[in-house]
Amino acid sequence: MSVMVRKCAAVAVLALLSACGDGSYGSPTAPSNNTPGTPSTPAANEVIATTSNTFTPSTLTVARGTTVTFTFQATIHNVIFANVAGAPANIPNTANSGVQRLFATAGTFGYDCSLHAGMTGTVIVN
Ligand SMILES: [Cu+2]
Repeated sequence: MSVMVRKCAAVAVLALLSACGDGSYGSPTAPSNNTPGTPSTPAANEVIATTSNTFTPSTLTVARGTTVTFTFQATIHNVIFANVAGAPANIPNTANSGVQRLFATAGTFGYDCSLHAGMTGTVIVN
């Protein structure tokens, strides 16, 4: 009788172990690439280019909802926006690229490149 109980207990322990040991430790799911949703209406697209350590045009006036593409040539620049509500995210150091920013909020958004003194610009959003 006591042998029988021990056997059952051993089986129960094995069953518990095997239940846990299925090898799946919650394998991490791939992070979803949360790309910003495209606006329902196609937004106008303006370009600010970096040439000779200047932003061209240095002042750009756009309608709200405009996407602006900052184009960077071989020289590394960045775009650091003044701390104004509604300003888009800064653009870290980059070269040979185009980076888009959506201007969804009306206002005046000054920015500069922290790498080059006097390299400044403004986007005015109406
Ligand atoms: Cu620069």
